[in-house]
Amino acid sequence: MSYQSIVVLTGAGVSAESGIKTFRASDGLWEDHRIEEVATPEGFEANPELVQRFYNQRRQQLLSGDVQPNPAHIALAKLEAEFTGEVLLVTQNVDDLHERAGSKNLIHMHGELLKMHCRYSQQVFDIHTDIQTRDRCPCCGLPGALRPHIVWFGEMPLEMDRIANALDNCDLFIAVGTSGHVYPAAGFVQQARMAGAETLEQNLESSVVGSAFSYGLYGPAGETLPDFVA
Ligand code: BJW
Repeated sequence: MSYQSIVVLTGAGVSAESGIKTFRASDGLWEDHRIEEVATPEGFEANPELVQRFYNQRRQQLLSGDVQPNPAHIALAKLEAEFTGEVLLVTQNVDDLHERAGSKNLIHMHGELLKMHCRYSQQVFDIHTDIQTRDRCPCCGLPGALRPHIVWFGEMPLEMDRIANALDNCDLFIAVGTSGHVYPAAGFVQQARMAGAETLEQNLESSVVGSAFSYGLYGPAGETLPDFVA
């Protein structure tokens, strides 16, 4: 490859073949819960127990031996390890499958399922190592201060400055397994294009922002990504 700097954006489609449901499929995650109930700060204020229960269920699924990185995660880790330039992986996914596959230069722009943060200090805690009891926050000791380390609707995604800088300086932008419904991630393709990058969408089908990409590669990511990276 003649590129120097690649930014890869991943979405729920990358983890679909690992058994994690996508958000907007007909059998999607939101089926039993309205988005406003479980993925907004207002929903958390209204019913914190429901929201914690919802995220605990998803944590259990992620930690069950059934969910493992699939060939798409492994191909992206291989790309980072073998490419001579820089690869930044920006994921909207809150699971840890990219890390488990070996990706290192990784931003979780929508947060991480296995972390909590304090609503007052913003300090982030790893669920396994830092938190003995979920009732009280390790930093302030207040009950109810901990919340899922997840970017809900209306909240600012994480590390936006670093992402913007990488998009402004990349020569290839690849979006994999994301529907293009949620901003600001859905606008990254435009930002990369304005920086002069080539843009590739990889999905089962063209997404709602598919026409903004210079190239499309369509099929399951677990099949197309290993071929692309080989
Ligand atoms: C496969 C496959 C296989 C399946 N192989 N592919 C502009 C216009 C209108 C509204 C807004 C706007 N800008 C911002 C907003 C508001 C809002 C927003 O976008 N709303 C829209 C719904 C209209 N955005 C926000 O509130 C964000 N914050 C924000 O904008 O702050 C202000 C700001 C201003 C300026 C700069 C920066 C910031 C925050 C968004 C937070 C999103 N959070 C969620 C929930 C997390 C909670 C949780 O996980 O519990 O994150 S929403 C949900 O959608 C989740 C995902 O990360 C995100 C994206 O979904 P994704 O990954 O694309 O999944 P799907 O299911 O939609 O698509 C899967 C795709 O995979 C499909 O295309 C399939 O075809 C494909 N696929 N199998 C390959 N095997």
